[in-house]
Amino acid sequence: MTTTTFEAPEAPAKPTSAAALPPMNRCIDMPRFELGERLTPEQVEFLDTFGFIRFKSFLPRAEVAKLVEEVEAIDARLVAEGRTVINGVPLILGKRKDGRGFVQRMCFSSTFGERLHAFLQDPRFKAILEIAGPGYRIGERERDGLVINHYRREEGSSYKRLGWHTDSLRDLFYFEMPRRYLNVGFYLDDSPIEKGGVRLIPFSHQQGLWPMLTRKAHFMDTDADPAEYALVAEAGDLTIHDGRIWHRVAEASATGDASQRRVMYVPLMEGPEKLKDENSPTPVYFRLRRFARF
Ligand SMILES: O=C(O)CCC(=O)C(=O)O
Ligand SMILES: [Fe+2]
Repeated sequence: MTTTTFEAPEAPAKPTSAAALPPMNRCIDMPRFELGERLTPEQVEFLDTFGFIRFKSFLPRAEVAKLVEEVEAIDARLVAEGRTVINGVPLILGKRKDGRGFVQRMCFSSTFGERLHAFLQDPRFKAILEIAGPGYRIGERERDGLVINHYRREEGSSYKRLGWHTDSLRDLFYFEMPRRYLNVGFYLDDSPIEKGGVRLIPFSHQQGLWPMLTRKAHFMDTDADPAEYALVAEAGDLTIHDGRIWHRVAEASATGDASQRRVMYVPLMEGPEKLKDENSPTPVYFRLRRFARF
């Protein structure tokens, strides 16, 4: 007797309802902000009020393409070297259709590439450091360094979405009180609504500690929220969200190349410098994440 095994098919794309902008996008009208040497009072107020902001065209597409080229070279190098961890922080790895591996969450990226390192020296980051608070710096070798998330919806992908969370929860794992922490994202790909992308609950950064911890099941809950706002962006845009705001990354309704979404997160740090190196241990936070498979 022969037995046949069936591979579970990929969930079919749901293009219609999943690709529609949430109602909150009709309530919040984000101007086409641009970042200069300083945030304007209007920009500061927008960020403080809603908990997030987007700046158009921080870099032109030609410059983004140069960064992408370097990111792809670093990706190929890390895969060729069989790296699974950098400075104690695990990489998230996926497989392409042809079986080649690729990195879906890269960390300390700017320590592997001159262009990424140079990108972080852009004087406009000073404007963001200024509003982050006194004593903030870009920590290329601290925490996770420059993180590059690479989402794809297809077989072999290990990173298609991310459940509801607040970034500040990590502070507790590092035995620090959650503080006003700004998460600065830079888009390497266009991120229209078909790619899913970041969903935020406006104003939720103004909550107290208890709702910050308990409003949803951290990382486990991936359901749409009626109050969520979808942050759509184009390659070259820069976004900031408050670390205390509830957010998730929605899965793309598109699949394959059309679902590819790559975003870099700039490491803003304050307080004593704790540089990491190859001997740094894996933080408990990542052990838990791996255990819970999110
Ligand atoms: O990939 C994104 O755009 C957001 C990811 C995120 O929220 C996180 O890694 O904490
Ligand atoms: Fe986050």
